[in-house]
Amino acid sequence: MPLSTPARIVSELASRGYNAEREAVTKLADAPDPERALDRAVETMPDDALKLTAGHVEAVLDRAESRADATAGSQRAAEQENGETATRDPSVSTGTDSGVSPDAGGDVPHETKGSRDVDLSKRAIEVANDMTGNSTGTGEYSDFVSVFRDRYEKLASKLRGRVNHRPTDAIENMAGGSEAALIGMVSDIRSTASGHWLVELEDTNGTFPCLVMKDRPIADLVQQLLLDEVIAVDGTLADDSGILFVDSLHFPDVPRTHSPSTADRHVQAALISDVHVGSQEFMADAWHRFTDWLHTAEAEHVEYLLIAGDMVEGVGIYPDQDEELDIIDIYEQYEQFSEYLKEVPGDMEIRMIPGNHDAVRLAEPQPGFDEELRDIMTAHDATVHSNPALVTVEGVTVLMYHGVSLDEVIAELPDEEASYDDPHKAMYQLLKKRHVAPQYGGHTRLAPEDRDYLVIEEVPDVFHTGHVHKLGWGKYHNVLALNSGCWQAQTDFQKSVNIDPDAGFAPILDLDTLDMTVRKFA
Ligand code: D5M
Ligand code: FE
Ligand code: ZN
Repeated sequence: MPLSTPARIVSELASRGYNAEREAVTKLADAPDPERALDRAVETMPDDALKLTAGHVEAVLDRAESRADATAGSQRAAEQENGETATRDPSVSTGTDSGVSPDAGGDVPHETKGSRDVDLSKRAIEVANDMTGNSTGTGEYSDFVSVFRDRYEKLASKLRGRVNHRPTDAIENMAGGSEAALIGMVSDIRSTASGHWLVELEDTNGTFPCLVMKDRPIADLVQQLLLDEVIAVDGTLADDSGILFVDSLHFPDVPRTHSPSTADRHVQAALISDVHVGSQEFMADAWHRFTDWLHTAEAEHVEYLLIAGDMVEGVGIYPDQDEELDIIDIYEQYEQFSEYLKEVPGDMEIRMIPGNHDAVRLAEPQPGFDEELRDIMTAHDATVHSNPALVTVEGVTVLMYHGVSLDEVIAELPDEEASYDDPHKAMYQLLKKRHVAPQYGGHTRLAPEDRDYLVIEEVPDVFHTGHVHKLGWGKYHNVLALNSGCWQAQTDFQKSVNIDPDAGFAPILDLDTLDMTVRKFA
């Protein structure tokens, strides 16, 4: 098999147990005889080196070149005419153009980060809200009490400045007809016989019924409510103080004044999700095209790769899923995923979180993978965090969440607010509610911990989800919400329910401007 593309070179290297810098792969692909260059580079590599560097390749190519020059220089030029390099877009090989290459002797090949302009010292990544290894919940009743209490406290603190609220038991004792406000978790939503809405709110002291009249503009907001989210209302008490007539309703929300942070250099991140390796529908060709592109000069600023869950297809996730499996063993799926990760330039920083197809508990928050799975994926140094996790990349805070709750938000809310065609709008709802999975007890499973990791405490600059396999993005109060599509073609199930996935796209985010471009590889 001719090593005509970077992806082939990478898989050849991987099959021999090597990882490679992106620049090294580019140089090999551009060599007159990539196969020979690869063989020689591997042969001359120091025994303890795990990663083939651009320096190694340069040293090999320079040596070959000086020999060729001494013997049959003109012949080599003729060969090159027929080879890959002749047809290759010249911009791809800019790696050799910038004049850094004369370190010919091969004495200092190792840390020559060379011409690719990757300055690792500029990299900065921090992670918050990662609960991996900190799970304390045992599923006892008391755990549920503490996680809901924490949710209430955190979200109520966002609402306190906006209403002059009283606890439910104090409101019961206020004089009939007085103005009152309360902050509570939505414990019930019902329509009355006359078509008004009765919303029951619960705080740490009790519950209180609140009536939203059907002809008031705020009645539309009731359509946006989910059970268990925390809101504030104010209005007027009935004569017997037994019910509150609501005048206004407030969500914890993202302040409109939120001003996102940006990186202070031109650097980019690829934000993807739902790779589904192991599924018959995994789109290997699109993946190869994506990773090939990452090796080109056009992608030289793409230094980060974020993957928002569903790395593999998993086993036993849905009924009859095994009929569509390409790899039936979960560990083999991760081994294969790890092979695909090796195609990603070795110098890229990869951060990922699990999804509902991954081999961790289904209930959220989901911890990052255990040691055994991490070991399988060490080849590329990809780091896994919990779902959700807050990953700050060169100053830009990205809230990564797989997105299982989106199915529920889409099912429960009106189409204009949330639909599969506009998944980012469903994400706006989560930002507004400041919680990634507000509704408990439905489709989205929650594991109680000592605190509620699913609250969106800090406003992110970017909110990145997947799961629904649809591409969509937009800004909500200056927060970029992105659902990143998938790498899996339509499954039989999806066909049966008319889900038409957006597969093979890679959204590329400029971390210095927060502008996004989407590249299509399918
Ligand atoms: O989910 C991909 C999307 O498809 C997500 O919106 C859920 C939905 N989906 C896929 N298969 C099923 C089955 N069998 N039941 C219900 N919903 C499903 P993913 O997590 O990638 O499978
Ligand atoms: Fe998925
Ligand atoms: Zn999923």
